[in-house]
Amino acid sequence: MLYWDQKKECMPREQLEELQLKRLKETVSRVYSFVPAYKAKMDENGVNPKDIKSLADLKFLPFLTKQDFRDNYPFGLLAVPMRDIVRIQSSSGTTGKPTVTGYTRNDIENWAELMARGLTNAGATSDSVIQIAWGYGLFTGGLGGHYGAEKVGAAVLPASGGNTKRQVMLMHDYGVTMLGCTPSYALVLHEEFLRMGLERSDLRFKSGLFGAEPWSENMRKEIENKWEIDAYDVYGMTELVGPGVATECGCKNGLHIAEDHFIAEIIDPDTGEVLPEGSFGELVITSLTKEALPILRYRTRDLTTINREICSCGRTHARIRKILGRSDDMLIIRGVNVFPSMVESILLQIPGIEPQYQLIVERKNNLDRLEVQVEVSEKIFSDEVKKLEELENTISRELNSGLGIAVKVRLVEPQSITRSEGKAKRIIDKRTI
Ligand code: DLL
Repeated sequence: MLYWDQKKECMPREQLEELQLKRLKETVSRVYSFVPAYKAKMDENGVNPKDIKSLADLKFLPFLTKQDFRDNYPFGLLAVPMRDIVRIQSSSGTTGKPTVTGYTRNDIENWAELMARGLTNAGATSDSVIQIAWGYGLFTGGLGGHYGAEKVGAAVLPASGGNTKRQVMLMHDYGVTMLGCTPSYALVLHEEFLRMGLERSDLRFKSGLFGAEPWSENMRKEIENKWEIDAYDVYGMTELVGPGVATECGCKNGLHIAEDHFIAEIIDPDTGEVLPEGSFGELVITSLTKEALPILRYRTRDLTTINREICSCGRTHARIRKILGRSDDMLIIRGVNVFPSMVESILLQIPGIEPQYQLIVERKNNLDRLEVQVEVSEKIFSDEVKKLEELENTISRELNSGLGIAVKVRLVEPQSITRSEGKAKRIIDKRTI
């Protein structure tokens, strides 16, 4: 079992919690002194840094939300002067202004450390050749993966996203052993690999670290079987630091939150109440070491559960279950909650279809309707119509029983769903068009 830093990752709980409390107190004091917007929130809630005496007191702190980032755009949440900032990254800002974050030199160092842990968990060593195919730029995926891979001492290929043919050529010619990208792009790369007619035995490719979008357990199997590799999950977001907040170990049974750098809670997204151990709800994250932009109780809108049992890998850090989706991406179809990852999980159990799908949502007579478009394999597509109808019926049946609602299914030609070089677009919402 490989660890990047066994002492930190397997720290006894008691010691870990002591460290968390010490760092929490420091963070709260610093935020209170240097971030007027958050101080105002604390004052409003009648809570003072001195009130944080134990980890359980975390619940007295007010939440931080995306709206706070908007209200304080671009730099209002920074706790250090610009002279101490060495990097700025931001989200794509598809829904309004981008979310901006900053890093001090120490923040960059810690971020690299988090990613070094994740990459090591996924099998990286100094002998690895790691291709980073998350986008480089303001998006955190590329540079986050890059710094982590360099820290491990691997040879890094800063490929960034896109130019798929060249990516496959690099994998083949440069003996790439590990890949970092979105799970959906891992499949796009595989399609290109097949098109190029290369031999699998000519690749040294062994494992991949995938993240930046939800992907089901069945999608993992799909990627692992197609590429013949081990596929691991990495979670993070711009506001929290970027990728590396939680990463999977060899057990592939949940993602270890780097608890020496973050505290995780699960809340009821409607009431904000902290939920008991093992409950499903919204992930809330508090940072413990971030200097430039400390985060106190940030509402991620990502839905999961936390498991605090010690993992069989020996790591003591709590695990989150694979993210089901963002609360923003939850569709409510005739009263039933549906996430794209649930649809994905069901689809990928059915033979003959490709792992390419889209959910089209429409509103008719005040009722939301869901159509699932699924690509079929070349072989099935050239089959007789009757067989296609049978497949369509099977998919409808499986989705109906799996989701508990009637869904319209439409089989579409191979390669007709737009491929993404980054985060896949799973939902086409015609309700707002
Ligand atoms: O996606 C950071 C990242 C880069 C993570 C590379 C992992 C790998 P944002 O663009 O700010 O940051 O998007 C963050 O993406 O709130 C989740 O909804 C989703 N997300 C990220 N990782 C995962 C994952 C990066 N492993 C948002 N599983 C988050 C499910 C994920 N969803």
